[in-house]
Amino acid sequence: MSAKLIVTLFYVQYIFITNCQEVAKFFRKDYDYIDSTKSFYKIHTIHRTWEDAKEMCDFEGTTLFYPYDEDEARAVINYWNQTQPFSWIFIGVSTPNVREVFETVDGLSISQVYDAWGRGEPNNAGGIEGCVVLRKDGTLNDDQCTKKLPFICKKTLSTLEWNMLCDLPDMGYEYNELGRCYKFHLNPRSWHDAFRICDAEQSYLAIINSDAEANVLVNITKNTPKDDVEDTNYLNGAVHLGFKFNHIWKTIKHESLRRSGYTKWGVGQPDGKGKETCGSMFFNGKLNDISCDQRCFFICEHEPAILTTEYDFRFGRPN
Ligand SMILES: [Ca+2]
Ligand SMILES: [Ca+2]
Ligand SMILES: [Ca+2]
Repeated sequence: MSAKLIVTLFYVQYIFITNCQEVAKFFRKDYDYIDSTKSFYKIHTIHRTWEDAKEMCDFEGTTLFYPYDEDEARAVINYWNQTQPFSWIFIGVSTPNVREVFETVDGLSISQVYDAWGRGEPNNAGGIEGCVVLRKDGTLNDDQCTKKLPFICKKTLSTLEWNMLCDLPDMGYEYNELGRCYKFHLNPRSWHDAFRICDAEQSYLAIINSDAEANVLVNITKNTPKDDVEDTNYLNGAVHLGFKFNHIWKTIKHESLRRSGYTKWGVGQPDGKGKETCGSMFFNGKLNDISCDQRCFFICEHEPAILTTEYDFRFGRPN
């Protein structure tokens, strides 16, 4: 990319962030903006344990919501009543360090934020209540972290960063000459978790469609510093990719590997004899069948929608 183009793109990005982004107040299609709190929210209707809820928000680039003050509690409960009138939700408050000492997911003491406990709460009933729920009447209760409940994820407008080239609110994605964006994940995961994380990031587990794309992925893999990874429970030397065995090898877009445009297997691969039904790539770009439970690095792929009508829809009319 030429220096002039890069300068132009940065300029466009600057104009865009300072004008359109602020005006359009857009984060993701699945999040709604509340003006009084200057934040975006999404009600997750699939019930999860407290830890899984926190992780889900994290995957979406957000935090598990807790009310900062009474005004936010009121605004969000109003929104929640209008959309999904659940009786209660998990919020981003728990006891991560010491029993019965409540902290927010970003490390504040509950006394610094909204702390309108219900009558007789917190009571740590049965000695097993370490996570906090917000009830529809606005009161808090400590409850069991292992229950599965709905929850809300939150993103503040002030922390929103827009990756202009990749058309995503995630600066971890890098645009390249193929007109696509990739993010190399250094947290080793099983194939299914990797799939889920890419999906939560509005992307998909990368699919190689040409020799040129294989080269791009090899270079990204080579240039990502992998030595500082503290987690040692993973297979070094391969990254999970978006293909899988189901009668035949198919991409996660349901195309046969042959039609996808790239079928260069590593020497002797596939060799799993039915036990390695998920897809990966060795660091040298050659394909490898792998156990779906095997933890590995992985790469997510995203096609920017900059030239599509979806883009106009998002930024053409301010909310
Ligand atoms: Ca309780
Ligand atoms: Ca691709
Ligand atoms: Ca293999």
